[in-house]
Amino acid sequence: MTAKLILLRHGESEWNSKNLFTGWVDVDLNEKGEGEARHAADLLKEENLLPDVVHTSLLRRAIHTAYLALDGCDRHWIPVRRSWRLNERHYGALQGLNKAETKEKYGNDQFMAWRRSYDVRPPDLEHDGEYSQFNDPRYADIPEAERPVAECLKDVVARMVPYFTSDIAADLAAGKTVLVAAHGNSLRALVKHLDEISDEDIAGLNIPTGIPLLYELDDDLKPVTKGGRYLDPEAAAAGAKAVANQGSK
Ligand code: DG2
Repeated sequence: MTAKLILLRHGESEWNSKNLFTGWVDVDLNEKGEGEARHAADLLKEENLLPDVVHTSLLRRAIHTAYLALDGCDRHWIPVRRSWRLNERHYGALQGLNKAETKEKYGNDQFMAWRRSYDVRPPDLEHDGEYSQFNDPRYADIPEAERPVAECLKDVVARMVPYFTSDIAADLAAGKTVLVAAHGNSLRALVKHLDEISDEDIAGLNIPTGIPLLYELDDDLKPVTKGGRYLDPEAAAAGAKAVANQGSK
């Protein structure tokens, strides 16, 4: 039997539309993003893919997306599990900066290294910086020494995969259809793990907002089909291209 895992990046956020690095800053969906989340519900309903349990990050754009998507397919009542391990990568001192301006100021190589390299971290965010979450009570359980102040994708893989192999895997093994509502980079980390994508090749993978990506997994939790299947492949391809181009004005 195959297990069903549905990955959903949140709908467009207030800061996605302004082209700002967001990371752990807790911005909400904009109107378009709410519509995308509702449309995700329609796509799930069309295929009768009804989640039994949902895992989200601790950020409202993912939480809100999960709620709208589940409400739209009458699954608002299912168990919810949340973890900071599904949060977006912490974008460090880049949080709050405009992506196109950052590219112009530092050049494309540095911009791409910060944005898409596997192991180059952005500069650390000071604990008292305007967009710091260091003292946010929702992260009090993370020991201070481990609480992120800037992460590269490798860091996200290191903190996200243990959650996948424990909590998410347990739900999949129990035969549940699992929805994971998360973020561009936490989902890139998960896709990298599932599809065994190399550190180099993951740079070219972009996840669009608001379109469910279905993975059918075998007993070893390996994808039956590499890359899974977007429920709206055309919109997903256009959305991924738009994400890739976010450095342009
Ligand atoms: C975006 C991803 O995260 O940005 O933090 O700016 O998925 O939470 O909107 P999300 C951010 P890129 O890495 O694609 O620039």
